[in-house]
Amino acid sequence: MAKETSDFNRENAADLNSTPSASRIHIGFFGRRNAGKSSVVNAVTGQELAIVSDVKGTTTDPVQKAMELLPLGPVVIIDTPGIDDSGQVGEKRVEKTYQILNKTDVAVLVIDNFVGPSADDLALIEEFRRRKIPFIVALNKVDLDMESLVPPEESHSSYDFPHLLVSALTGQGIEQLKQKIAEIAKPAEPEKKILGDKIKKEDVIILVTPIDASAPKGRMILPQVQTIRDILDAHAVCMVTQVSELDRCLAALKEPPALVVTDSQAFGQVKKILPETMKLTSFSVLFARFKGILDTAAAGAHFLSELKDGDKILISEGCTHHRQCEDIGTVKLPGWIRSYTGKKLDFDFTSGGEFPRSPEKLQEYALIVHCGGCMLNEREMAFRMTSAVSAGVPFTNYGTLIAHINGILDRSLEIFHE
Ligand SMILES: Nc1nc2c(ncn2[C@@H]2O[C@H](COP(=O)(O)OP(=O)(O)OP(=O)(O)O)[C@@H](O)[C@H]2O)c(=O)[nH]1
Ligand code: SF4
Ligand SMILES: [Mg+2]
Repeated sequence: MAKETSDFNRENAADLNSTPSASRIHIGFFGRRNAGKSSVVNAVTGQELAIVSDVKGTTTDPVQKAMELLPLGPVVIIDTPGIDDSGQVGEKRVEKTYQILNKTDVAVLVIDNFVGPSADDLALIEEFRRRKIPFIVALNKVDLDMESLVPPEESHSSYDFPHLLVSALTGQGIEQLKQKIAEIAKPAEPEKKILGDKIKKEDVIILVTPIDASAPKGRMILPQVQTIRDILDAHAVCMVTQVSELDRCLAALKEPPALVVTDSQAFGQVKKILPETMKLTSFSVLFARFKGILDTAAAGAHFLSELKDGDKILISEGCTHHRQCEDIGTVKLPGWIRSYTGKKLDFDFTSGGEFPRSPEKLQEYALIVHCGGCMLNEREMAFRMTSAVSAGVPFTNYGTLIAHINGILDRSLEIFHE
């Protein structure tokens, strides 16, 4: 598994026949260098995914892989560098490992039973507890003879954290570890709908999907595919069109559509074509709701009018590949925000797993504008939003902000208020 996180995401986004990465349970394996994290990952998955060696710091970057893990189902397995790495490069690795925590739904802390828990391990357990991440500690290398090495009072029976004895080498306890992971993974909530809970069987929904440079050749982008599936699941009818054919679509219908969903970038054109009375929203607004951030994003968008000269805005993208988002975040949005507010504003940008962790850093910003986060799981979006909100910084997303700038945010939200 020699691929970087973001490479994997691109790969996975391209595979539209499998569960999207963002909808899978993310299982992170953490621990000190040489604890056997990569070995445990290999044992749990039954595959040679991660490189194992007795050199400390073999895993230098978080690596992740989507797979089916029984008895859990579709998951993403993440192996991480050691949390005890030091020096300039080492600290950067530790920072990356902590970023992985933002999207971890279930954590496995691997501790070398021969060495016992260190202060780093205990700090990580504290962090799991603080962030309410369900976790299990795997005391690894139990094949080694411990009798003469660990005094009884320090043995694992006195540990106050949930743990299992395992050996990645012999396979002892690995099956139990898999069972435990499945048991503590967040119980499946009733499946969330993108739109299905807001439409009726007899409804016709029009989706406006511009085919431009950002649309992958021969395919549709993931949020559009997911929305189509959601509408079909509700047994409603879905028409998909480009802006130029929207007129014809409307004319072909005997009754007006129950709703028109557009790509945010086409808001301006679509608004001109549709009668005022027709319901209109965007994919981004639908996905802001799907990710549980819509109310905060709408409030954050309204904050635009309170910006002052000299304010700094953070624009954050969830992946490092901009195929779907192109230059929206880096070029278009700053331009639109400047011309809408008429203020002299500064912009900072982050992408991929990067997102400021400390409240002090977040408070440097007057507003945070996040992308739709189609590659991020719900936990990570929630983490980013709550970090901003608890630091007192308004938080919004591209589509919600663009709807606001186009003067149609309230109209876009109407379907959720009924
Ligand atoms: N005896 C024994 N050795 C193990 C076991 N698990 C891992 N090891 C050995 O411990 C060493 C480190 O294993 P890795 O899986 O590379 O450890 P890691 O935690 O991923 O290490 P870094 O990537 O360097 O942070 C290797 O020499 C493994 O063969 C085990 O269950 N028993
Ligand atoms: S919405 Fe965010 S996560 Fe999705 S492709 Fe664009 S930048 Fe990447
Ligand atoms: Mg490793």
